[in-house]
Amino acid sequence: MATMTKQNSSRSTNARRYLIVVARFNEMITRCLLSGAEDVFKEAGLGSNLDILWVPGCFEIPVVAAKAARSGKYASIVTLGAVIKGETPHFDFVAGECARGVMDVALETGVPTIFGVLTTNTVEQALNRSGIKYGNKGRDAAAAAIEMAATMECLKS
Ligand code: INI
Repeated sequence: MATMTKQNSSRSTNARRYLIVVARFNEMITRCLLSGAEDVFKEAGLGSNLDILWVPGCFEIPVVAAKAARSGKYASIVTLGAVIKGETPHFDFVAGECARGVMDVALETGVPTIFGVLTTNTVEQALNRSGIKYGNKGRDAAAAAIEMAATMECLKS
């Protein structure tokens, strides 16, 4: 879990809602990421403050995250997906545009928008990072979202 400073962990993070935007492409993996992320929100007592939206693939994540961020409803947004390298350059377009789009949402709206998208060469590498061997990127992304919501709250006054 990401480290919270004393300063920002003392602020309330319960006031607003959190959103997870999760891609259905490579669903076997993204369901594991989602489950890890949900566990972290529940452990933080934020399970009832959580909304989840599914999109077809990672390419569709930024447009949904952008609309949600502009709604003013969310303290932070977690994006989850798995882009796995194939034989064509499609991977580079999907992964690159998703990453750029997610960063644009965060910078343009000021709503922390966390990049919990795996970009791997193989399915095995993706599985290992979604709870099998090397932790769960969904958990890490949810922890980052909670920490960033508190950090942004500190910057408000
Ligand atoms: N979407 C993913 O989330 N991961 C992938 O690995 C992937 N590949 O490899 O093609 C992928 N493609 C679909 C893309 O995100 C869009 O849904 C599609 O192009 C329609 O816009």
